[in-house]
Amino acid sequence: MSLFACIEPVRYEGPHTRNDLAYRVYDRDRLVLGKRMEDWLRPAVCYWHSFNWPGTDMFGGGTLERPWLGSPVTEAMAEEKLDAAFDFLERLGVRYFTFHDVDVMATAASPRQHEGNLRRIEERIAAKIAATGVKLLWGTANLFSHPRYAGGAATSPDPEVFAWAAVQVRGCLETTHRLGGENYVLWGGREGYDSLLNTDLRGELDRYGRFLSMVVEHKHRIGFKGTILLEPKPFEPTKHQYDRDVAAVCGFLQRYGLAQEVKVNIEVNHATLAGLDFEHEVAAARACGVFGSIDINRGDPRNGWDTDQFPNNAQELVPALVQLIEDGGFTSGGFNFDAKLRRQSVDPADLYLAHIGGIDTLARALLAAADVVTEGALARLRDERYRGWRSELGRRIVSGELTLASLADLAAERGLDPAFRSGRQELAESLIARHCKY
Ligand code: XLS
Ligand code: NI
Ligand code: NI
Repeated sequence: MSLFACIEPVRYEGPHTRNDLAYRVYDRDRLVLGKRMEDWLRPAVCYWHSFNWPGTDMFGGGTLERPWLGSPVTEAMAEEKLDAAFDFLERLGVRYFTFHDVDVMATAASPRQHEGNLRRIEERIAAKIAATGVKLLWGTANLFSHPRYAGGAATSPDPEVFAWAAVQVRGCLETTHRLGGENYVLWGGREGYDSLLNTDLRGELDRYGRFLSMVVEHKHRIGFKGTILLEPKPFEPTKHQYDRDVAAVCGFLQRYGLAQEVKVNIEVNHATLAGLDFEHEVAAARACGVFGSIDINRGDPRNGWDTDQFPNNAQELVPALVQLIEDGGFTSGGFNFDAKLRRQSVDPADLYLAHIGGIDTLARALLAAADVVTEGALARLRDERYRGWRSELGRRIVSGELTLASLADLAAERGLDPAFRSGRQELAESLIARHCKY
């Protein structure tokens, strides 16, 4: 019996159940604004934190029972891990998973061996997918753990490292494609610098742009229809990461002619680390037309690093969920739980409890956001605030008909004296709060 076969499949039992291992709010078939809850949220379990992390930190070794982990990882260990992962996914009742190449495969020493090992486990994963109906939200290549990537992958000072990154990304992109993955993610954890004194910033950015163009070209060559996603993060492990936030990624994509090809995977706590609100990142991505997917987690307000905790505050998530609903929901994206247990959560049941709590939190936020949208008061408040732009003056400015000079003359002639009007911020905040009742 696998480690995670310790519980009965998790079901929706409603808000009054006394069972901790049940969903209280997440009822996957419940219709919310005409769409099933599961189709709004598309929750995914990530391989790396859930099955590939033994509970180590900078000061201490593994605390969690993960018998399939070790160094090097053999084929048999990778298969045992896969069995446990799918056991967990099925019992949790979650439709999607995500992985890095090295999370799923046996350790490889050479490019050829890397390709072979990934192909072998891919066949096993394909069989699991076929047998269970679980799907792949996205795959990604780990271009940050191996010591060769200490100075970056696409931004490495060494072209041989860049070439190794090409091996991994070609392999993982093709595997993701064959497994029916709906997106492919690139997180440039070491695409940045620790010191500018030894860094050719311009050259690194150009080569990063080159790498991404090669990835996009390959995607089209193999006919992968999923979305390529870049995941912003401001720092950690590097002091500065080039993809620091959505705005920086948008500028980068535009500069290298990739804005039509690549979207973003926004992570909640990466936004926090960048000094931004999660909903700001969602809004920025919508504004630039690059909204793709979300890594859901949270940080700790008193820790300045990526603590990757499971979300448990629904109200905090409502503004972003309102935007998601206004956008019509995800297309190929979903909510990937890029979240991990605390080191003392050593029981197999803890991994279930963590995900159940996180998914119920998302469901609560979704229901509250749907009420906000249905009530319409927030949209009306915004609409009213900007109504001046629907006036004759507003239209003439936006259409380009007026120059700076003709507009200034017009203002002077009319003696404009705009009245200041309330921004209604407190009301807007209350509109969110009053719907958080689930
Ligand atoms: C790390 C990132 C990573 C990506 C996948 O902070 O969130 O987990 O999501 O490489
Ligand atoms: Ni992430
Ligand atoms: Ni992260």
